[in-house]
Amino acid sequence: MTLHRYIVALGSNQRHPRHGNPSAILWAALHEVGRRKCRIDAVSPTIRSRPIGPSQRVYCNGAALVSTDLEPRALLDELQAVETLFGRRRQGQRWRSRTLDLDIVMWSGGCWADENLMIPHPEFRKRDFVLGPAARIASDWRDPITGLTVQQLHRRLAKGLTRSSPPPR
Ligand code: PH2
Ligand code: MG
Ligand code: MG
Repeated sequence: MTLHRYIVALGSNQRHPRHGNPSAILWAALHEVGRRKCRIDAVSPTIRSRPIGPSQRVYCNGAALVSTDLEPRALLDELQAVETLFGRRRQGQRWRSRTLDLDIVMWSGGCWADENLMIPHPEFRKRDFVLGPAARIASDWRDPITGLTVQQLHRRLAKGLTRSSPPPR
């Protein structure tokens, strides 16, 4: 059995009746992921971020480093089961408000693509709310597509962002 390592991005912009605010949801969700054949090796500080897309609510975002025997497809199944456990609904509008979003960003195996899943996450290089937290726990991970580290990608994006997108109030 091979131990794989993953960067998982965490997001929430909706309260949960039992777990409370988005930040508490992310921590509770990580605890749940840690009970499903996954070891949580590191967790970034969480940040508040301006929503991208149709939802108006501010997000809480973070990132975690996960080690597991699970291959990407099997890990995705577990992450989606945790999203469902936290009340995530999949029908309806794309990018609607969500209690929990768990995205695989990168893994130790390089690239992966099937009909449901692409690794590296196709959008992560453009998302400060992914690269910022990821740079805190996996700054030296290298993107197999661009050859740049997470820290380099984050710096590159931050330079382009300074004028256009101030942090949320
Ligand atoms: N997730 C989205 C869409 N927009 N915006 C922020 N700030 N944070 C997110 O996690 C996020 C988003 C779809 O997954
Ligand atoms: Mg997402
Ligand atoms: Mg997702």
